[in-house]
Amino acid sequence: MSTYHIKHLEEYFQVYRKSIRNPELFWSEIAEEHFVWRKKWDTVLEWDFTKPEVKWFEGAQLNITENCIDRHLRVRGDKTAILFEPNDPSEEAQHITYKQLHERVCKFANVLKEQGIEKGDRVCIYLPMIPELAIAVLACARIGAIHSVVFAGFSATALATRINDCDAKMVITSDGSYRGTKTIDLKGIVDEALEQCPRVQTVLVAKRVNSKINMHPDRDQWLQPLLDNAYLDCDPEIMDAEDPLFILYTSGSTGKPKGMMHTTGGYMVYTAYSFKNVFQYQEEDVYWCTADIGWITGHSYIVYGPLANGATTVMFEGIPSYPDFGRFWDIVQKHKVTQFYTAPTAIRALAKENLDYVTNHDLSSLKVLGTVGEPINEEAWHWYNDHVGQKKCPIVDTWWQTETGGILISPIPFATPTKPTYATLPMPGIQPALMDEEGQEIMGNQVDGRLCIKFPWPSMARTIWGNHERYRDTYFSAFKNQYFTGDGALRDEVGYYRITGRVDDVIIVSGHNLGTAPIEDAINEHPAVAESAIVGFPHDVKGNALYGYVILKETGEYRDRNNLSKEINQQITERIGPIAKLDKIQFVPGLPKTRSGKIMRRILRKIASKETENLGDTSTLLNPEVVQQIIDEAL
Ligand code: 6R9
Repeated sequence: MSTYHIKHLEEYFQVYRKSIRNPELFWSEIAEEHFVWRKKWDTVLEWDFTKPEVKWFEGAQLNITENCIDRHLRVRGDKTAILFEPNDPSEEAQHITYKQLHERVCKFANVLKEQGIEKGDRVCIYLPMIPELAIAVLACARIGAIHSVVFAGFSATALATRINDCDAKMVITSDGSYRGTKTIDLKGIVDEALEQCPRVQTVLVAKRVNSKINMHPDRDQWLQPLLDNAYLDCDPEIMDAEDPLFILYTSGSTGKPKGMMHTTGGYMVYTAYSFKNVFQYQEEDVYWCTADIGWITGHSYIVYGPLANGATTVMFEGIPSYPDFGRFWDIVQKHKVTQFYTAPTAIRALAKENLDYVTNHDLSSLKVLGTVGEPINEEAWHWYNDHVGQKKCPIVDTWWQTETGGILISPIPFATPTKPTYATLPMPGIQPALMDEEGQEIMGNQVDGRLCIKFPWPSMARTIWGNHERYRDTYFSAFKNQYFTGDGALRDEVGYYRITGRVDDVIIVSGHNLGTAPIEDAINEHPAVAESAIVGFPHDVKGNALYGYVILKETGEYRDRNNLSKEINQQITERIGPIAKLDKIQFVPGLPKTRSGKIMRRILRKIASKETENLGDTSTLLNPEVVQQIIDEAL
């Protein structure tokens, strides 16, 4: 039996049972056999979910870049590590070999050191999907600096909040970015953000679009000349297994984003192991995940997981619709992609277009298809299966979170029979539980409840940066001795899991988690707005779209509601980013509230989804009369 690489269903069950019976033995065998450690651990696992505290491989020392790069040099130094496909299809793709990656990461790491970055310092990376992004991430890891990548679609305000929250000393950005036909002035956004970030000392600027930008004389430096002059050798910093590797922000139920902190040893072991199995990765494969490295999917399954396995990982700078809706399939054909991993929202958007965009391409290289980010609806699943996979490629519907670091529930292709809309079975080492509202675990099959995990796994986040109490309150207080995911799920008659969606104030729009609170905060800052509430409603491409209920102040200045709606969306774009814009804005006289003053979002959600027949009990409301008025004027 191979513990590391599962190839059929019987083997999965055997491995799973072993992983549950003795998790420490299970993970220590994998860690021992498949990674390079400078020093072995003293204890495999120490944990206490009440504190909460989780430590994997305490006492061990390593550097994750040695595992992702150096150890491959002898066996596959000339193999492509990163295959960069530019936004513009007429610009040539770049094949960066493991040797070249080593050189570029070492040089970049030396630049960071020369600029005063030391182990434990936070470095904010705000870059488009160009090779420098992956290289900057790895260069931080090389010297033990903690990277905090901020998705380059976030606004200046959102960027500033994230820079200040983790007290980053340096920002790495580019002069601009390409997205389809658009050029975005990233450096301008950074300049605006940094007006609110007095503690940032240095900005390194990669050249991508050759635009004219302002360089702040004491602060900004072009990256390339520094790299040209940097030393080629950079010994990896020796890290403890539990030293922080990175911070990545995710939305929560308050306005402040949560900086999820991941550590080194366990994260490496879990992302590498899950990558190998979920994608059935083989040495000659060309693997492509279409996510952005600004999200956890990019961290774990574009950079760390694939590189730890010596894989070729594609990085795509552009968008699925440029120059036309066949771009994804063009890239699959051109680079003979074997595993393709994307989001349901992308699948739905492409499924709306002419099927010729797909059928015009040779997709016969594909072996495994993946989805992530939100529940995949049945129609999208079948379209993906029939037309992209031509019924030959298992679809891995992978459920996981920024907090979990790696995939927790997913089929193992060619082992687990798939079932549309089901993420199916837990990965080895993962012990899911469904809980009822009273806090009891629901046993047996054909049940649904709140999804929790009852035992630690190596890649779980260890804390929220600077706020351990919030970490405990958010994830470990709803259910005793359980990690609470915030998702609802059902378990079918054979024990397969289907994720039904968030049960908290997070709405997933086009696969992006958006907290209602930060959006409401942004709206409420508009001078005409008194109060607002945001809910999600079904949307055929985005999965969910946002519906905003807005109460105006008693002011005569803002009579033009269309203009006002535009201004509100403009405000959201500035504060958060265009992904958080509202599809519908309804101006209302009041919001349904409980006696304790909580907005009854349940009712607002039903109105937005046009399900007003059965609103449930409204008698406990402080102001039941407002409900009918909102229904009458609903959009
Ligand atoms: C990896 C990632 C996490 C939330 C998660 C859940 C939703 C992710 C899913 C899925 C149904 C899937 N989610 N994968 N829902 N099926 N296969 O997306 O992380 O951005 O933190 O989002 O996304 O609601 O709780 P993150």
